[in-house]
Amino acid sequence: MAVPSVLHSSPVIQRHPQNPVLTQAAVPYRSSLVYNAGVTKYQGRYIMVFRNDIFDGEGTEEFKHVESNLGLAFSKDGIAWTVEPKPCWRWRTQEIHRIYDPRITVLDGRFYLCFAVDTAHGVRGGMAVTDDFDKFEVLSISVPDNRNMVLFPEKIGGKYARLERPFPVYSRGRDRFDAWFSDSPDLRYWGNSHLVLGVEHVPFANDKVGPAAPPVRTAKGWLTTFHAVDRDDSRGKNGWEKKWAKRYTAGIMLLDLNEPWKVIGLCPDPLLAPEASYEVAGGLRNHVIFPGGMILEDSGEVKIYYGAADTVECVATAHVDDLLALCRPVSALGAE
Ligand code: BMA
Repeated sequence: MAVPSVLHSSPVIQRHPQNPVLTQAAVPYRSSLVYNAGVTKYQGRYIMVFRNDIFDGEGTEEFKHVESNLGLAFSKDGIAWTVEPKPCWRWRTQEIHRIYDPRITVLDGRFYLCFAVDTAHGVRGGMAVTDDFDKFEVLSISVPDNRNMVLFPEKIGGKYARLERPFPVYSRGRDRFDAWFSDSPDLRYWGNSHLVLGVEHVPFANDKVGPAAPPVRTAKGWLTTFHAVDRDDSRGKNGWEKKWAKRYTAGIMLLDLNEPWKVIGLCPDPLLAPEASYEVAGGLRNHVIFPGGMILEDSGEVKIYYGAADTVECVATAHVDDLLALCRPVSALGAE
């Protein structure tokens, strides 16, 4: 199905006037781009772990990746951020090339990080735990190819639970990647996998859909964002590269509280589509919205943090009741 060439954001969501809330200019060490952050709020303080990419030849078609590491920032209000003096995690060996796109989940008072791992043998999904964002204990790294893992903030049916996006290129002949669920007794061994959301379920996707920020519990279900990608090969230069044919939007859905692989509500339109200047121009890859953090405040306000144009970090807000109302009831989407 063709995805409309023009997509709009939902009227219920507002971009923060101070966007982008974090750029490379705020980073006190070498940085070209900061984006795709995980964000959480713990004991009244906001914590962000962001992807820091370093390039030579920034902004030109000859740009060359030098390094990626994870940076750490804190905030009192979730809007004004102070970046710590050094990256909190850089993992590079002969086998592991870089880690990126972190998501943070607080579970039983500990910080769990899910992240993508580029290796010499494919892209893997990593999970680690930390108490101080200084020492990280790696709990599991999936087989290739998998990424965009997000951990639920509590056990479900006695098991840890995650969403993930494997990418089975060989069996499907092209990009066509969907969101999945797995659970684990110990955060190391993962199984009981179920399809959650397929590309065909999302009217504004034709290429891939995947988990975005860790889900948030509401009385009606697990409220969660996802990223949706449509590809149009007639698109040309739209960033640093010669060609960038994809557009990334954010969607929103509701998952069953006890069987979270079941989608019980889905918004058929994008929650956030690239429209603001920092989303559509001047970036490494324009027209990319990639959410990684979602915080439900006591007031009912939801803050959704997202990377824009693979270049900067932004936040948008909506009321939780409005987000829930967007999720139209659906049944048996991913039924096997
Ligand atoms: C995905 C990931 C994200 C990135 C997006 C758009 O495949 O690499 O980190 O934001 O592409 O480039």
